[in-house]
Amino acid sequence: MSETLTIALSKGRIFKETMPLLAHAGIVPVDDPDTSRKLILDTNQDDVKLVIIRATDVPTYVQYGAADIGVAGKDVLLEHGGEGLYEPLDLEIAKCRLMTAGPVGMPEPQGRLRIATKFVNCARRYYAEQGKQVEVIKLYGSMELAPLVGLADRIIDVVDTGNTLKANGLEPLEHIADISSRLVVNKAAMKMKSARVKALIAQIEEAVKNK
Ligand code: PRT
Ligand code: MG
Repeated sequence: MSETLTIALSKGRIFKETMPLLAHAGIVPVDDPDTSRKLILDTNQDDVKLVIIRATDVPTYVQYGAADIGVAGKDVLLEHGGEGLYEPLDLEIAKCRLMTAGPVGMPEPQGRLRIATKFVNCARRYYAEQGKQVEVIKLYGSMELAPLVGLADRIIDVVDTGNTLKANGLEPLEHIADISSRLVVNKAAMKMKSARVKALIAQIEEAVKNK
């Protein structure tokens, strides 16, 4: 088996929590992405490479086969839509909740709600299911600021401890989805590199179970 395997990961919590799982499958990066400026990291296995990209770009790289495998939050996958991807494994890492939030004690305003979020597809889907007319405003970060400056009535974001909301006078309101990171696999790679990919999935699955 000389075919190469490219795995897409984001820096930060996903990278840190994925490393022990990959190590169980015998894959250990040669460089630390926090200190290296390389975007393609070699591993102890000649034919396995890690590409380090933004969390929201992972499904795109895997969808188009630029990476065979990736690790992405379910929030990111829900927003992407999952086209071209298999999602064979819940890694049970980087857990959080996708929630709506708003200023503490503020009743729902009359009329059309304004929602600020980077999860615009999730937001439209969620409020359509609720039968509510909303205006969705796309932001790329610091969603918590939007209600404080009158940009929006509500935000949709992932929440872990809730401390960030609290520090900004916001409270979590509706629970949209439980989130954890998932292994995603390019559909063609699953066929073309079947033995290799399935063995890797099985080893990672064992590591998840034994955690
Ligand atoms: O940072 P970048 O813009 O590159 O992308 P990203 O923020 O999507 O990446 P990263 O590494 O921050 O998060 C990757 C994944 O981790 C997300 O897609 C989620 O699936 C998962 N995850 C788990 C979280 C959190 N917990 C989390 N708490 N992602 C983000 N947060 C942020 C949240 O947006 C808010 O700003 O942390 C803040 C809230 O935390 P608490 O503990 O104060 O509630
Ligand atoms: Mg971040």
